[in-house]
Amino acid sequence: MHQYTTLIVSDIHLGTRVCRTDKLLTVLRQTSYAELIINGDLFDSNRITRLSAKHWEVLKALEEIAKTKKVFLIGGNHGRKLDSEAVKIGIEVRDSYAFEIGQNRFLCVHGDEFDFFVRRLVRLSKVAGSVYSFLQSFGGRQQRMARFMKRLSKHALGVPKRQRRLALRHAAQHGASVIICSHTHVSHDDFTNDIRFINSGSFCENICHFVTIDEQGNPALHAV
Ligand SMILES: [Mn+2]
Repeated sequence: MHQYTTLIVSDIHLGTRVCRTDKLLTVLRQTSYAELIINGDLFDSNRITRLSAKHWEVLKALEEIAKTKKVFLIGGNHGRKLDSEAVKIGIEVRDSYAFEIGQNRFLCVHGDEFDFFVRRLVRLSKVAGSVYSFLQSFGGRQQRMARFMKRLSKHALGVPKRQRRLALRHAAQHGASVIICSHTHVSHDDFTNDIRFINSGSFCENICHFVTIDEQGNPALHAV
């Protein structure tokens, strides 16, 4: 008997130095769950050569998990070409995932569809993305700077707020009582008109986040 029915992690960004493989491996190995959902952006880019030994260790761990549990990867907006690598190790890739546990109807989407900056200004976003990658390629202070810039750009553009608003509307349209997004790297958990909006954060920050759902259908956001 598992403690949780479902474990949800997101925005792992394998292939970048800010990816917290240490924290992720601990959560994947020490949490008791029956099903795993990776809510988008498992890979940072389409270049497999960017994966370090630590990143391959995560893929190995996921391959082991997929042998005994159902593992889903929801399509994100980064490194989608490498999602085929996930398929090879037994992970099922989907655009979104709807399921019911207890009284709750859950809907998992990455949430970039609610981000006009990504959708409509792809080119500009790519420039910001390459500045981010450039800063990340250094250690220490620059890496902190890279993380700060990502947060600043997402906050300044009101992305988390807009995502929450559009996600709640999307949930209402699809009859979901809980909608779980990621993408912004900004964790969140609250209710509006009986619909719960959760953002599962990322595994790229100093404080990482993940979501669990127990067999009664109660979701919980955790920081690690
Ligand atoms: Mn994303």
